[in-house]
Amino acid sequence: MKLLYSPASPYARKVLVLAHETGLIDRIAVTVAGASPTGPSAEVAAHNPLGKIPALVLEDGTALYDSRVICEYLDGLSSGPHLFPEGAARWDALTRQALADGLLDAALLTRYERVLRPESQRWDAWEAGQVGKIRAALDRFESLVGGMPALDIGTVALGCALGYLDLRFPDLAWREGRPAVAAWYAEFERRPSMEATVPKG
Ligand code: GSH
Repeated sequence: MKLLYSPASPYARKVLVLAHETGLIDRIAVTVAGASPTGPSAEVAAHNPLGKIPALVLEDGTALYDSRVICEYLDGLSSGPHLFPEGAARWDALTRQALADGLLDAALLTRYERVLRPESQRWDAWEAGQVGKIRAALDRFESLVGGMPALDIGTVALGCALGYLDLRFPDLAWREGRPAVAAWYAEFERRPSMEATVPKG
């Protein structure tokens, strides 16, 4: 299997963390691929018409995307740990994944606004709206982390989201006023799967 990814992508990191945790990492060949809303990569677009990474290309050429689909696919291949629980715990895990991914969606939109949009066309209220979503998601996690399991797809998504904020948004100082999430992340980021996938770029 070939994973089109970027070392800075938090969504691709979710896939890699899950692959480490399930013991599937050696079955995945990673290929660095560019992805930008203003300059899509032909290689990525050939597999994912949305031009987004991550995309997982299977042996028969089938492409899977996005990170949620890829993670669930890999989890289904795992003969070891599973990060998508069954029963009621499943909906809790998937909802936390959606919250962390939604935080990331707002962070990516903010990042594109800051680095891609010409300065004369920037709209402060729009960026403030996205940052408001990031802060609201973090505040919700502050009340959720105490009840979270040690590891599931929701915790992986949260860990990757916080790693991305550290990489791209030190100005948000997300730890301030959120001691529970900060303490949770200080421990979670020491997992070997997280240490092996620290974002760069
Ligand atoms: N919902 C998607 C997922 O979970 O995989 C989001 C993927 C995504 O937005 N990836 C970014 C990207 O490819 C890189 S971190 N951006 C290029 C674009 O928006 O055109």
